[in-house]
Amino acid sequence: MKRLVILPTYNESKNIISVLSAIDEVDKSIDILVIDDNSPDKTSQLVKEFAKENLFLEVRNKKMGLGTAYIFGFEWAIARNYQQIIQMDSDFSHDPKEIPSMFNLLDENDLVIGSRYNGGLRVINWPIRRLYLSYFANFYARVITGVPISDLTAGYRAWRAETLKKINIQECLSQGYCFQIETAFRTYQKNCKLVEHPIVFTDRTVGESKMSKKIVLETIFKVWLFGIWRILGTKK
Ligand SMILES: Nc1nc2c(ncn2[C@@H]2O[C@H](COP(=O)(O)OP(=O)(O)OP(=O)(O)O)[C@@H](O)[C@H]2O)c(=O)[nH]1
Ligand SMILES: [Mg+2]
Repeated sequence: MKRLVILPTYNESKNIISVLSAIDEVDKSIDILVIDDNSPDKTSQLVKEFAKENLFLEVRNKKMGLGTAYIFGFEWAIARNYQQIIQMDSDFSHDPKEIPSMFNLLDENDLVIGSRYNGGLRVINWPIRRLYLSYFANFYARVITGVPISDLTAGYRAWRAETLKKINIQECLSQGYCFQIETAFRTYQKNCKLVEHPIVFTDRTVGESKMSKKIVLETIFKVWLFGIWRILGTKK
């Protein structure tokens, strides 16, 4: 079984080495792909220095958004015949210790979502305002898209390569949180099996957030496009 973890980075020099080391501690043999958007803080240099056989680095010219970084990574993985792929943040919000359980759940499921909200709230260190925003965004997206998942914006996920092919991942239109909603929506539309795996999400302690008003506004408006596809029965 070929398995890959994808780590998108933009200015994560304060986190990337600890994240790579923590993944190593979980499983030394796991393949990792870092997709860096030419971070001015030289994140990619640190990745090169960490060099190990099963660590791959792709540097894009400039910051192009999280959605396109993931599409790039998924296509990279499919072209190299990886069968199972994990996407996760490089800021330690996602605990690498969950990697084995997430991969194992793919035996029975097409998409595993590392969820902060199923059966409770598991978020550490977020200001209450941020928690409300995320919780409300999830409620809003769930009602409009009809996807019965409590954490649709979650960025910690395990995919079967087959699922990514089925949803035509290269055609996804969104960035940021909306990318996570769109991929879950497309997966649900294809009658694939989605499961939520409870995780504890911890806010980054170092480095800067790339969350922006633009990302929030995109989510508010673009989710309606998926609602319209749902009403019209458009299969993507
Ligand atoms: N390659 C690439 N990675 C990105 C881009 N934007 C964000 N990332 C990475 O994607 C992951 C999630 O981004 P964050 O800035 O943590 O966004 P967030 O988790 O929504 O918000 P905070 O946790 O508040 O910072 C991190 O590993 C970032 O470095 C981008 O444009 N290109
Ligand atoms: Mg983050």
